[in-house]
Amino acid sequence: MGPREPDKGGRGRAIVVASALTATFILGLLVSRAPSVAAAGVTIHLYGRFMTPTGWSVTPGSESDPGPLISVNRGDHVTMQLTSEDGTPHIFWIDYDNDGTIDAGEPQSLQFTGSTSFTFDALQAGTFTYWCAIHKPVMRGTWVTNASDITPPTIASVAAVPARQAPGGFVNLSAGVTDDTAVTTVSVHVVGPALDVNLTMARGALDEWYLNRTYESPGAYSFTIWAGDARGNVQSRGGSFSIGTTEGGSFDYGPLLIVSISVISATLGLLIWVSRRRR
Ligand SMILES: [Cu+2]
Repeated sequence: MGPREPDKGGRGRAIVVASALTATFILGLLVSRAPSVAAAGVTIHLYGRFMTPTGWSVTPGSESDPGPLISVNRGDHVTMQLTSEDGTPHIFWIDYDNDGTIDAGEPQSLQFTGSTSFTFDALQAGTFTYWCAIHKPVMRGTWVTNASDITPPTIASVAAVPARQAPGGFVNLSAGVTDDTAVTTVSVHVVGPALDVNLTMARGALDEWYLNRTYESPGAYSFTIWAGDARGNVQSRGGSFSIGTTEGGSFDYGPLLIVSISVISATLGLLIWVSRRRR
């Protein structure tokens, strides 16, 4: 052992630790991106008046009828801050089913002559009319709740072919990935003997993504496929394969060996018994 040997080992360990930390960091990034698409808190300040100029506005003194188009995303937690600018009472209300009357479950404020606020979750996607319930059919506007993509891609199938391969041979990792909008990235994290890598998968036919490459070190390998959509929703699914040195594919010689030993032992025992009886 030369004096450099311990240093070499230390550097090797440092590289392993660095790789592990990098993998953890990338994994952390992928995981931490998932909740960022969750509902946002949205505050909308709306000014209203019945006396000229009649209508609604997001800035004081510039009301119009119809008022401004208001747009939020489904799942948003919406706070409406409402101010009456003409000293007359108003009630803000979104007519989800367009029947002209306030129904249970439709967002509505208390009656206000000064200022008020109320909150609701924009769970119903679509285009609606918002009103002042008191001054309808004036004091109206268009409300849009966008059907935002909050669901991650679906990884329907995962495969490693062949599941057992000789060192240096190709293993094709594949996954069927779909999304309600579009799958934008599919990567795979492969961990095996002396290997810990994040690799980009290529798009094959239609919804099929794959990574075909070789592995040198014999042993067990596990992999996790990560799929993301345009909104940053992420889904993962895992699998495994192995790299071995036997040519017999996945055949298990264990049970055959046990049976063989049993048969040989029994035969030997019988032979000994027979030979003793003859004496
Ligand atoms: Cu009003």
